[in-house]
Amino acid sequence: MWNEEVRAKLQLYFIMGSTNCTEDPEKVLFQAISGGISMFQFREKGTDALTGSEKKNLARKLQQLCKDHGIPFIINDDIELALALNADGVHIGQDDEDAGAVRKILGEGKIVGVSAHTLAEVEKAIEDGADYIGAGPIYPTRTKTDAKPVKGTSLLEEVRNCGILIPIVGIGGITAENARAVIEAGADGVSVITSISLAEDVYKSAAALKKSVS
Ligand code: TZP
Ligand code: MG
Repeated sequence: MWNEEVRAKLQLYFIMGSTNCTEDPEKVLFQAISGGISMFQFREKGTDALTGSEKKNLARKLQQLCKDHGIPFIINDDIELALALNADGVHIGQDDEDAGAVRKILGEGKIVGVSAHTLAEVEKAIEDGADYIGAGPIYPTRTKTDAKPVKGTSLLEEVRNCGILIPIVGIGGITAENARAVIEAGADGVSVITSISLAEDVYKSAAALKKSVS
């Protein structure tokens, strides 16, 4: 049986690192939480990304905010950091270790998410024991420079048409205007970076996204 708690938490999954904001990341996350995000991923990547103790200190602060508001705190890629902070889970890509290996290291009760771009990658992630899939990029994005080709909602439809029920979140270029189509294609939620992190009004943007996926 799939973890229905995880499925519910995917509804509005905000992803952010310091390089995705122009404002103080803690302030951005607080406003996003107020606007109604349901899960958070700390993704500290790209040029100028923090490393070492700076990365860890920011992660700790964001984790505390999540804890205070009952939001699961997931870390992108960095298993060592996830262990050190006892994070709620880890999200990995196709170039990282497989979900089974990650779960073994993290221990039971943690959430393991995997990015997938094809049906075969979804099936492999399920075999490896992933809790959820991040499928995309759905729409054009400027946030991930090495993103795979845009898929629209076709992968979501393909996966659901095969009767695959794993919790799935769409990613890539998602806004309040196009989020509904992602849900209608079969996703349980949407994950977004810049349409929240760089919004003029973070609270309002998160609230608008929440409304379109509810
Ligand atoms: N993986 C596929 S697209 C993407 C990632 C991490 C970036 C999504 O960022 P945005 O700003 O929501 O398009
Ligand atoms: Mg990775």
